[in-house]
Amino acid sequence: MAVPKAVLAEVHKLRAELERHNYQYYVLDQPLVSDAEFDRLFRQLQQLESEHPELAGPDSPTQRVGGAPLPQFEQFTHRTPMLSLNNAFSAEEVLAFDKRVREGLNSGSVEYLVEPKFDGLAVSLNYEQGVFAQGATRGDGYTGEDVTPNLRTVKSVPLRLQGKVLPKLLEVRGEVLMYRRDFDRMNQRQRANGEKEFVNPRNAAAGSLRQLDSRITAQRPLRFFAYAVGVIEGATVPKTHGQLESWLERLGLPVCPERRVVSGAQGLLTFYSQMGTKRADLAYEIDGVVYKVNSLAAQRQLGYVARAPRFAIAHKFPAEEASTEVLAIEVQVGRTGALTPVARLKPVFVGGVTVTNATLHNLDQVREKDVWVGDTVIVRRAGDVIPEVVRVIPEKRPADATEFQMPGQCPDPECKSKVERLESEAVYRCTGGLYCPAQRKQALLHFASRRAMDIEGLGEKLVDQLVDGGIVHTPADLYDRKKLNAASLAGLERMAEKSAANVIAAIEKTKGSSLPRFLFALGIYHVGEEVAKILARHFGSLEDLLNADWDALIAEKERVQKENTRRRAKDGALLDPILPGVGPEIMRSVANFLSQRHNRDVIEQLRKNGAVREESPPSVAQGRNVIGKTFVLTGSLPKLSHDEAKELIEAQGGKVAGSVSGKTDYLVAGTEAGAKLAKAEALGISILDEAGLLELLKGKR
Ligand code: 9MJ
Repeated sequence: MAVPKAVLAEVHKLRAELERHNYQYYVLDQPLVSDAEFDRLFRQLQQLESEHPELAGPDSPTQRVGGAPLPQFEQFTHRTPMLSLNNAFSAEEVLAFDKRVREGLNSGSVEYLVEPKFDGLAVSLNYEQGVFAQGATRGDGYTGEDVTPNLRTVKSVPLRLQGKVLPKLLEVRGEVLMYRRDFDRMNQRQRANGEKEFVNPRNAAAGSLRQLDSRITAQRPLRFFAYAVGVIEGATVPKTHGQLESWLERLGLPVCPERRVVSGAQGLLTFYSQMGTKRADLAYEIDGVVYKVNSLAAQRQLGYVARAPRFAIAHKFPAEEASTEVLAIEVQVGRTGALTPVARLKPVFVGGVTVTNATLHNLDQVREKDVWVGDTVIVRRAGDVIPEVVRVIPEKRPADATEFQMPGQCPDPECKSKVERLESEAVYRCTGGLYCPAQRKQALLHFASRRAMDIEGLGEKLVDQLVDGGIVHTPADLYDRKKLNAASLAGLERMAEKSAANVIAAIEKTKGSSLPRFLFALGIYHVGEEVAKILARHFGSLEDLLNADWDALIAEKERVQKENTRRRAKDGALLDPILPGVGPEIMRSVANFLSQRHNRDVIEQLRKNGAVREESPPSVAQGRNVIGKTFVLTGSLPKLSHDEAKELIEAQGGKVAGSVSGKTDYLVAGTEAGAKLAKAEALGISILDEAGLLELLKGKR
C-alpha cells in the first residue's frame, strides 16, 4: 500500500527538523530546543517510520542510534590515498618548510591556511548526491575500515548536506574526536557502572569508532571536524583551502573556528605560539598546528613526496606525556602543613622542559595509582601545570621496588612535629603550625608569588636561607628594614651587594598592593583569588574586614541560606545572599584566621609598613555600568594584558567569561580579534576597544 502523501510530508518535515536541531546543537553549539522537545520529535518520527517501514532510509536521524553488530569491518579502498603529514618540531624546520614551498612555487611570501592539529583519528566521509553514503578510517592511507554505521551515530556528521546544488560525489576528510568535558563525563559514567575507564580522549574516540556494535558507538560522545577533501565530482572546486573549508561549512559540516589565513613563515610561527597559549582552553585536545599552502593550484603544483604532501606540514607541540623512573618518593610540607608526596624522577623531557619531580597529590592517590619507588611511570606536563604522575606501567615494576609510607613526623629536621590525618580529609598534616620552618617557608613563597604580592626574585633558595638564618619569620618581616637589609643579606650565599639591593628594591616595589591581592597573599585556608576579590569588594577596606563581626555574619549567612532553601521549595522570592560565592565554611576559615593573635599582629605590621593600600569602597557611580555585567576579552589590547583587564573589571563587580554567548554584555576586542568578534557582532553584543573599556570603568559611559 502506498504511503499517504500527508505521512510522507510529515516524515520529511520531522527528519529535516531533527537534523536542523542536531546541526544547531552539535555544529553551531546554539541549541534551539530543549532535550525534551527533541526527544518528542524523535519519538514521533520513530513511530511513523515503524508504521511505514518502507520509509526507513539511511539518512533518517533515527538511524543515529546504531544497529545490529557487524561480524567484522569490510575493507575500504580510498579513491585517492589519505596520506599523512610530515612533522616539524622546531621553528627551524618550519622556516625550512616555508623555504621549500617558496622555491617550489618560485614565489615570494606565501599565504597559508593554518588550523589546529586535532588529536583524534582521521576518517573519510563519502556523500553521494548530498547524502552520507559511506565512511572509513584512514587505515594505512590506502585501505581503511568501513565504519559507516558508526559514523552515522556521530551527531555532528550531517546525514544530508545543506544547500540547493549538491555535488554528485564529495569525499570529505577530517578528524573524529571527543571533547574533554564529554570524555570526563563518559569516564564518570564508566566508573559508576564499574566499567573500565579510558586513558585519554584520543583512545576513547578511536575505541568508540572501532566498535562492531554501532549501538555502543552511539552512546559515545564523538565529534567531527572537516579539514580537507578527497574526490569532488559535479561541483565547482574553490580556489583556496580557506574557501574550501568555508564551502564545507556552508554544506553543514563542522569546520574548526580557529582556522586562519596567514602570510609567510612569521605568520605560521605567530599562529603556533597563539595556539600554544590557547590550547588548554580549547574544548578538545590538539597536538600541534597544521600549515597548508592556501592556493589549491599551488598545492597541485607542489604535489607529494613519498607518502606526504609537499604543500602541508604539521608543527607539533612538545609531547605532554613521557615515561620515566621513580627514583624516590619524598614528602613536601605545604603552607597549611599539608604533606604532599612528590616523586623524584629520572630526568625526562616532557611538555618542552626537563622534569625531575612530579606531584602525587596525597597518599590516597599514591595508593590508587599504586606508585612504588622503582616503578616506571607516565608523567604528564600540560602547559604550565605542575607535572604529575598519570599512571604506572605495571609490567615494568622491578623486584626491588618499595612501597611508599607516610612518615609519622614532619620531614623538616627543625620541626619533626607529629603528623595527623583529619577524618574528613584525604590530607596528612604536620601539626607544627608556625613552629614548623617548612610551613613558614611555604607561606612566604605563596605571599611572594606572582598572583599574590608578586615579589620578583624571592624564590625557594632565598626563602630557605632567610628562614634558616632566622632573618625572616613572617611575611611582615620582608618589609621590616631593621630585619631585612643589605647587612643581613650580605652573609647569604650568592648574595652580592647588587643582588641584595635588587631583592630589597623588588620588595619595596610591591608596597601599596591592592586589597584582593593582599588578602590572597595572606594564604588564609580556602581564600583563593576569587574569594579574596569577593571579600575585598564586600568590605571595601581592610579596616572594615578586620572589624567585622564574623560570628554574626556567619549566623546571618546560615539563616539566609536556610530561609532561601525553604522559599525555593515554595517558589517564593529569595532574600539577597550575604557574601555571595563565599560559604559558611570559608567564612569560618577567615574568622578562625583573624581570631589568632599572631595573624592579626602580622597584618598590623604589614599595614604599618605600607604593604597594602588602604582602600575605600568603590563609588556606586563608577561601578554602575559594570556590576553584574559579563565581559569577554579577545585579541591583544594595546596597554593591558587580559589578566589586568580582568582585574579591573572584577574590581568593579563585573565578570569575565571565556566565550561569547547570549549572556555576554560586552566584548572587549583588541587587534587580531577573530571568531569571538564575529560571533559578538552576529549576536548584536556591544563591542568596546580598550579605551572604551577604560571609559566604562571610569563611569564615563
Ligand atoms: C589534522 N590532522 O588535524 C589536515 N589535520 O589537511 C588538519 N590534517 C590535513 N588538516 C590536508 N587540521 C591534509 C591533512
